[in-house]
Formats: sequence, structure tokens, C-alpha cells
Amino acid sequence: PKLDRIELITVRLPFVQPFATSVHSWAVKEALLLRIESGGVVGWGECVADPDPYYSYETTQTARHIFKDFLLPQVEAGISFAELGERLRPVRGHGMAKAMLENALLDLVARQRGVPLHELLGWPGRRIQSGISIGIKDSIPELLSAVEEALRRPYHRIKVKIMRGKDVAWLRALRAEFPQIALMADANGDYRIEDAPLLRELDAFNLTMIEQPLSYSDIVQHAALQRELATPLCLDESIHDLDDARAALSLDACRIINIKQGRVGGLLESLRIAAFCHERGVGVWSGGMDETGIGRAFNLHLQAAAGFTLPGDTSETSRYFAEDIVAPGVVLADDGFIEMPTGPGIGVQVLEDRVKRYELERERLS
Ligand code: OSB
Ligand code: MG
Repeated sequence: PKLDRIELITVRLPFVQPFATSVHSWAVKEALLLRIESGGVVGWGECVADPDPYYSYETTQTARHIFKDFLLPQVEAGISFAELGERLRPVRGHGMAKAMLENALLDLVARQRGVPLHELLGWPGRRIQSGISIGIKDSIPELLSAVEEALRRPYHRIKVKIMRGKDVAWLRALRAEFPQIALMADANGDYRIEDAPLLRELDAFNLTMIEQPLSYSDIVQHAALQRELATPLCLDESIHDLDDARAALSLDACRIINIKQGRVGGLLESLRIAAFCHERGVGVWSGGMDETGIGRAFNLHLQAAAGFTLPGDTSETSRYFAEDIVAPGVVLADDGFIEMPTGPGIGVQVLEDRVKRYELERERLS
């Protein structure tokens, strides 16, 4: 498409409560949005990078730089997604910046054609399973009550963040209280291979998986750890593209992959990773990055694809924000499932007045 107007918009939305990993605690969601316009049709993308490098090396500032100086100049009227992919190949890494661009173009094209995004990607819509990621809490009782509240919604599976010092006893307490629930733990890379004996204690708790126990960049040591554990490992931070997924599965470094479309360069690479894992009988699920309703909608549509058999980090809007920038928000049905949006593009309406209300900065590029 020929783009008539291109804008980068930074928004900051307060979280209803701070979200903490083993690395950092975030009290607000600061996101870089891309708004593109062509012939009166608007497409939106959201970059999942934070303003800080505490999940990934990418930040909102690196994404802005890479987008403006290296990605946007490659976009041309009439270019196919395959051709654009080829043109972006020389740009090493920066999957979050690439995903933001691809998101906006896919949303725009789907809206122009009047089809839902999942259909443009080749998949019929379906209801998807829900899951919640509960951040690090100050005490075990606080964690227990957060889990109890989530089970009442009812979420299909519960993920809790763990870290050194808040692991074995915390999970033991959870299992004692909730013996039957689908439960998993995410360490965001807090442990080292020397911690294998401690991590082996987690085998007692029947977790569906342990996510990213070792370093954010490691694959080989996860393979060594997987040999020591009965619980499946799941990789998140270590997987940036299909090649990383291949490396991880060849080495048996994990038995499950958390695909975040916003981390691996977008939906098209996500579909390649999902297809690769599906052929090998390896489950994948869609992770989240506490996105606004824009990024969350992309994660919903991705889950129409085959291979997304496991519940992901797809939660209700109200668990993140008192007020979001899209309508309608994500809500769980009584059985915990989530409906996929059916309208054109991402299928949710971006509320431009709300975007303005939460806007810190708007940069017009054309
Ligand atoms: O590791 O999956 C993670 C949020 C921010 C950064 C990293 C992670 C997370 C989550 C929450 O676990 C996912 C969500 O609810 O969107
Ligand atoms: Mg994770």
C-alpha cells in the first residue's frame, strides 16, 4: 500500500497493579505505537519493547531508531510481505521493531480487504484458551490470593513468576492449596546451571512447564538442565526466530516454546515457528508482553493457527488496565474461553481520543 501518513506515538497507561518479574517491576505500560494511513484506511502496530532493557536488549528508543533509519525506508507501495521480509533480512535482530512494522501493514491490508486478520493469515477464527501470568509478590499469602482470584474468573491455566528465594516454598504452598490446577512457573532467566539441584525440587509439583529458568541468551545450558529434570522446559527470551527454535529443539533444550509475535519479528515468523514445532509434535503457546489492546489483538489472531494447543498468557483487559485504548476489551466467557475478534483487521476499534489522552509524544514521519 502507498502510505499517506505515518506516525510513531508513545503512550503511557497505568497498570491496575505493578507487574514484577525476577528482573524488574513495572508500574506503567509505556508503549510505542505505529499508526499508518492509506486511502482513508488506518492500520495500527504496537512495539512490545519497554523503555528499559530488562526483558530484552530492545527498547522503545532502539525500536524508534531502527524503524526510522533502516526499516521504513524499505517499505514501498505495492511491495509484498515476502519481498519486504527479504529486504529486512540484512537488519540483524531488532525483532520488536520489525514486528511493529509488520503488525501495522497486516492490519492495514486486512482492513482494506475487509477481512479479519486471522483470515488474511489463512486460518479460520476460533475461541481460544485463556491464561494468566501472575507477577512476583511480596509474600506467599498474597500469591495464594492472587491465584485464587484468577481461578474464579476462571482462567484455564495459571503461570506464576518465580525467582531465587521465591521458588520451592512458594510453589509447594500453591500446590498444597490447589492440587489439581494447570500450573507453571516463569523465572525470566534468574537461575544458573549450578542451581540444577534446586530446580529439580520443582519436579515434585507437577508443573506443566518451567519457562526460561536460565539466562535470557542461553540454549545449550537449558539442554543440560532439561536432561536433569522431568518437568518440560519452555523457552521464551532465548528464541528470536525460526533458527533459534530449530537450535533449541535439535538440542532438546526445551519441550515447549513460548511464541511472542512481538519478539520474533512478527506474525509471519511466528507462523513459521508454530508450523515447525507442530510438525515435530512440540507444543507452542502465545506469550504476552502486557500489551495494550492493540498488541493483545495481534496475539489473539495468531492463536487461530494450528499448533497453538496450549493456553497462553492471554488475559482479560481489566487485569492490566482500568481503561484501555481499544474497544471492545478482552473478557473471558463463563467457561474461561476468549472469542476471537471478527471485524476487519485486528477487529477491535482503536479509540483515538484515548490514545491522545495517554500520549506522551507523537512523531509524524510523513
Ligand atoms: O516473561 O512472559 C514473560 C510480561 C512482560 C515481560 C515478560 C513476560 C511477561 C509476562 C506477562 O509474563 C504476559 C502478559 O500477561 O501479557
Ligand atoms: Mg516469560
